[in-house]
Amino acid sequence: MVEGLVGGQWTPLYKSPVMRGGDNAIAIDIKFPTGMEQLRLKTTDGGNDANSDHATWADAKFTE
Ligand SMILES: [Ca+2]
Repeated sequence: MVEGLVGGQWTPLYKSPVMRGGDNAIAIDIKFPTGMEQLRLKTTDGGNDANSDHATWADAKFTE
């Protein structure tokens, strides 16, 4: 999940589907809201505990 801090509140900006080993990477493109102060890249357990879970935020970058 990608969240942005806007006006003192963490707001979800994007939530991916649950992904499993062997899934292809997905590209995401997010337009940040005006006034966003911070960005948080958050990985959850997908609803079935965090045993052996891992995530890679590959090639993350900011563009104009
Ligand atoms: Ca999990």
